[in-house]
Amino acid sequence: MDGRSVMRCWGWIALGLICAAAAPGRGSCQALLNEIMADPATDWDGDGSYDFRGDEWIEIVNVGIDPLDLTQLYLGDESGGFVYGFEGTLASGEVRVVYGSQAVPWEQANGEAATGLRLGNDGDTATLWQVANGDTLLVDAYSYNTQEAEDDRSTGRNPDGSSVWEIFDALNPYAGQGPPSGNGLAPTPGARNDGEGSTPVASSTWGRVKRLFTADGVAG
Ligand SMILES: [Ca+2]
Ligand SMILES: [Ca+2]
Ligand SMILES: [Ca+2]
Ligand SMILES: [Ca+2]
Repeated sequence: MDGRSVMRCWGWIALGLICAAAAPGRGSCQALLNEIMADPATDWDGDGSYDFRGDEWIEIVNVGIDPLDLTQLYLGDESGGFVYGFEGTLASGEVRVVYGSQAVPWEQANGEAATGLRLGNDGDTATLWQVANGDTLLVDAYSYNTQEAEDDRSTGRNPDGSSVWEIFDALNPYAGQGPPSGNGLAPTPGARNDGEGSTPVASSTWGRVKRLFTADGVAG
């Protein structure tokens, strides 16, 4: 285990302490994982074709009251590597989605295996990290189970940023007993899960719109 991996293990253990100790405005816990599409079955990224890897997506949310600088935030994987590094800023209450097809070029440019977001379909853990002042800190982690990762189901917080996770299962209803439960809502990459607030940008929601309004969503 290299030094960076060791730091990440400590980050897991120290998550609660990090959140509790974060200075106001520092940003450590302003960002949370908000929605995850681990097993896409259609063209979510809107590039014209379905790809099991490229059409995966992860959404984060800024739960703070201040704009959030995203440049120190990274998505991780249990392999120990990062799969994506964010850029830009995120206003209070807004969300940002990253597709697997965006992760691949980031990985290629940063010496990581170019395998996208690496979201397993039989349960997996998504992680959000902050690298600042030489420290690699775990900001948020979410472990989903297999029913949260069936075709075109997302799992997400509802309302956004809350501790309640639900399955957004409008496209593939979940009738099982095990938590989390389905809510009958459609996945919302790049838009708030609760339908409030921010207006999604076109580039991040084209795949979703296409899926909802066309019959040939199951592209080959
Ligand atoms: Ca997957
Ligand atoms: Ca696609
Ligand atoms: Ca993984
Ligand atoms: Ca969303």
